[in-house]
Amino acid sequence: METRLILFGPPGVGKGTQAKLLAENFGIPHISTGDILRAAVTAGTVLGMKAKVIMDAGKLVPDDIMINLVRETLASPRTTKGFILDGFPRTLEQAKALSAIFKELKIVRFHVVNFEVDDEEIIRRLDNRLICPKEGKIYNLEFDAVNKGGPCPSCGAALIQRDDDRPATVRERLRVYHATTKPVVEFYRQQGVVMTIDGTGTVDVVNREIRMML
Ligand code: G5P
Ligand code: MG
Repeated sequence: METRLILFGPPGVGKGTQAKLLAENFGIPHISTGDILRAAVTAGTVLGMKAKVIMDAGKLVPDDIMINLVRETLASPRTTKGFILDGFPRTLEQAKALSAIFKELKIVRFHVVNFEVDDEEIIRRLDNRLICPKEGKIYNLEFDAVNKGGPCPSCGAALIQRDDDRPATVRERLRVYHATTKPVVEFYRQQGVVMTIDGTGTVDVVNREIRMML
């Protein structure tokens, strides 16, 4: 049976970390709109140049751009066995467009995994996050044996902090989340597809909890 998940929650809650694990658990692709945009930034495309300014300010990239991007990605044959959508939808407009895309693709069954962690812990996690610029692996200074500028344990590339993990940008991302994104969960509550997960445990505990609920 196909597994189709939408990982929903504030910045830094662990969506990317769990998406990577669940993608391995279920053998389905991880589709992160943030990763797609960061790849466009690295490649220096027109989209990347436009997105970089918005991302560094902690704002949202316009809906029409994001919707077209996700429509294209979900139409690809690699998603026929399911997918994990991470970071989309983030506005009511995007959620409604996703419903239309699902209808086009005859997708009926899916779950929204709604992660909850308080803002204080989010700020702490993002302050301590490092990523691999090559493979996108996610680490944390508090519980992984890594250093800023030090080697990625998996591929050896020098680990970096994301540009949007600066404190002022994190505060703005959280503000945008509470004002614009969080209300979208109601749209899905009305459809009875939301599973709420306490994201405060360890990565393994949270992963087990999600798989049990599924
Ligand atoms: P992104 O890239 O989608 P955000 O802000 O939604 O960015 P982010 O920051 O990537 O989310 P995350 O994926 O939820 O956070 O968290 P993570 O990276 O897995 O984990 C964060 C830290 O916590 C890591 O250090 C990790 O090790 C640790 N951690 C993870 N899980 C656990 C756990 O269970 N326990 C503990 N103790 N620690 C844990 O979007 C970026 C920008 O792109 C644009 C926007 O500008 C956005 O700001 N964008 C869009 N714009 C419009 N519409 C869209 N749909 C857009 N999508 C992206
Ligand atoms: Mg992420």
